[in-house]
Amino acid sequence: MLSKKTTKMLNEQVNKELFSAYLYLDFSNYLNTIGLLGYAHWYRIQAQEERDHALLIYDYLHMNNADVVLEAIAKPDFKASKLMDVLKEGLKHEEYITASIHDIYAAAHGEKDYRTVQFLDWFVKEQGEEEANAHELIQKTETFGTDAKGLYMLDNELGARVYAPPSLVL
Ligand code: OFO
Repeated sequence: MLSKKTTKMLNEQVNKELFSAYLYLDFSNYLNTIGLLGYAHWYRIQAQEERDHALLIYDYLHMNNADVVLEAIAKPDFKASKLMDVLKEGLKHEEYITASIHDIYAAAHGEKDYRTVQFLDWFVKEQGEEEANAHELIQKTETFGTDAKGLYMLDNELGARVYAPPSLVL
């Protein structure tokens, strides 16, 4: 049985993952308006992944007969004036989510809730990958995206991203 504290933290994480999806959809929206359709596509897929993360936690709570409380999703209020603003905000957001996952991990570990610890192992690894992806996006854009031709090619490359459902099976 999950503790009240862990249940609350996991519920908050559902909300944070859904907010991440909403934030990335907002990034995609902005990138569409400036004609970077490949970057927009990349973040649209990222939004789908975040929604999947929320659903995994939602399912985990139900599997453990814990209460699920769906709170309001905040409005993304980030304002970008150029591509790099989006990429840097994306990295910052992933770091924030990593810290949040680590907090739940530590709480579950402290309570000897090893089932939740094991469940969260996947998320810890996933966050490592997502931070690495966000870094790579910044680096590639800084290195190759400084002229129109390079940016065009990068945008095309990102436009080829294919949605892959999470590898975690409950
Ligand atoms: Fe939910 O994976 Fe990053 O934030």
